[in-house]
Amino acid sequence: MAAGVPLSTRVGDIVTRTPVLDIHTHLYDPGFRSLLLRGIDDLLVYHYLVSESFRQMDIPYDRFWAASKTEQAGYIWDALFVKHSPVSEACTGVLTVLHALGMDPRQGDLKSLRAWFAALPADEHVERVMKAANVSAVGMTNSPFDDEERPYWEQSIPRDPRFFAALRIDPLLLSWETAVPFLRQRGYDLTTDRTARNAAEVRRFLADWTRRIGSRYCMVSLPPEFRYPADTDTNWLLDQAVLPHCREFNQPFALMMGVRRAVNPSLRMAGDGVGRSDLNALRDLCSANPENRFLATCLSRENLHELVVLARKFRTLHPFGCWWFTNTPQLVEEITRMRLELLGTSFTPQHSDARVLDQLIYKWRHTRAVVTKVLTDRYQALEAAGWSVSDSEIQRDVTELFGGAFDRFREKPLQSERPVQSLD
Ligand code: HDL
Ligand code: ZN
Repeated sequence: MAAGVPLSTRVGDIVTRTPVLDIHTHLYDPGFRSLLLRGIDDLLVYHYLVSESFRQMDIPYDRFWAASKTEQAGYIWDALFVKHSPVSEACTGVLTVLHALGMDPRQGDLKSLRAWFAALPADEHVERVMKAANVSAVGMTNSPFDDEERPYWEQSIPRDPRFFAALRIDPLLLSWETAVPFLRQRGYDLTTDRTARNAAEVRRFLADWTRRIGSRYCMVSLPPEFRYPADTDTNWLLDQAVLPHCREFNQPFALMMGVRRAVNPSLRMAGDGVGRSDLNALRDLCSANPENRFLATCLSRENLHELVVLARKFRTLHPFGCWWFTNTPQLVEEITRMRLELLGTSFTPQHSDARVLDQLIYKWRHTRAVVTKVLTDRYQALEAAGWSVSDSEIQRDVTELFGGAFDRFREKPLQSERPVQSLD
């Protein structure tokens, strides 16, 4: 970069042109056909917008849910974009997407936007969005318990290697009583008793699915009430099956902590809320399982400083993302600044959590703007201390933050973390 170019420009150029590995989304490889959501109606009926639109509409829940997706999108567009300025992050995101794809919703109506997307074949749509978002690969969320998804894995569909699998096991860990009959129906001979034999059958299930889908890590979302240690089925499964499985397959285990499901069931997927977790559980998970590696994110803003401090204590803990209700420009800045200032670059600042293909564009454009701002501030602090950073050092740091640190954490097992024997 030519001398005299402002630091913010140097950082912004590198952040913009560095592809990012999106480690957690709800997107699907185009081979999963209708499971890959895309286009204006899916953008508008995103559950973030559903909850926001009900605040501006008097329509009864049932009438909304009885409407078609097109009608629901119309309700949401009218409530959040016509009758009010779309200033929320999720609303602005829709406009960032349309603008990036060359559409001006002020000039047309939803019908013309629909026609534009309808004319775009899925494969071409994927190429266009991943290029516009500069996303190199996408982590999916793959649940053997999902009746819509499972049949695709049971046949061998052509796979796009840019969409990698992650094994999601919430029903196993959080609904053991119903998971057991599900597993028995699929040839796993077990009962709900906490026996070594049953644990072995759970591990066989985990191994079978890890191999079938080629998952890079296992993950679970946990309620605020999660405690560890505790005398629960969840913890017995963690200790006897899931964590040994992750060690055997040399994979990290991802915990997404603090989601309170179905706070308002009438909102369906939009009805989940947040609660503060007790991160002593994460502390004790790391302490008791020194040979496991943990990815972690928290839904409560109040937990995120504690998570960073814990990560300073355990190199086997890798904080990631500004999850869901914390994925707003203000909180992404606060959280990323906190993490850089306490961890350097040994974390993963963001995952998109995208459910609709096109969302990759806004979730990453909005995140890149914040990462540029925060990194520039840190490099300016270095310059004030007499340390100038080169473009190649900025590139190295951004590559780390955009998936490099995650891949290093995921792939290389740490040496045994058993306490070093005292020498005296
Ligand atoms: O549990 C999760 O992985 C969450 O991300 C939920 O899917 C949530 O509905 C969501 O989409 N958050 O962004
Ligand atoms: Zn998610």
